[in-house]
Amino acid sequence: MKYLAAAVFAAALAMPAAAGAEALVSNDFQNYGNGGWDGDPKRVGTSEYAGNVTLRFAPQGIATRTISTSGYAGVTVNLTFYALMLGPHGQCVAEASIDDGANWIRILRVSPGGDNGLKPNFVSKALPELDNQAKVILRLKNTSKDENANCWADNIQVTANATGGPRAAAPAQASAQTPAAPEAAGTVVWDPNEK
Ligand SMILES: [Ca+2]
Repeated sequence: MKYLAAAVFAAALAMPAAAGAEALVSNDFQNYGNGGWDGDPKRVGTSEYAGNVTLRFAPQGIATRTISTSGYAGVTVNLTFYALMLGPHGQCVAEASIDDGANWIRILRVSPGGDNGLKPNFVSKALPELDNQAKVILRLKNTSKDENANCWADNIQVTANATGGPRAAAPAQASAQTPAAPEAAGTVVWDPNEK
């Protein structure tokens, strides 16, 4: 029993380190949680439309989430913004910083014209600048000051490949004859726009 519990625990530890891409961030907001994004609750919170839950940004709403990509390469960010009534200058912005906010790397900006509400603005972007960083700040915001402006973020995924840093040991096998599984190649990314 003790061995079984230990094996299950080891398997749970090993699971995220499986071959291929891992999701360092995966938010669909369907549980009405903020998914680890910190923001002023008066301006940032979940919102539901036709069964889909998103993270809504009222005017001037900002949320951040800090992650580590230490030991990972091939960092790719996927996210969708929906936008409405941004006004003449408002934008929905997704960006990242590796220097504590001194500089911001653009992930996605939605400007007026992309703000018809139901149209998803989707990006899947490889960002090698974010590889192997102890601290990556991800930031989402609605820059509009128009009182009716809204940005909704959804399906946020940050995927990456472990580069051979420390990994959890595989559970002990009864037989040592099991050959090693071949490494899966490439990065599998869920694309909601996939035909
Ligand atoms: Ca959702």
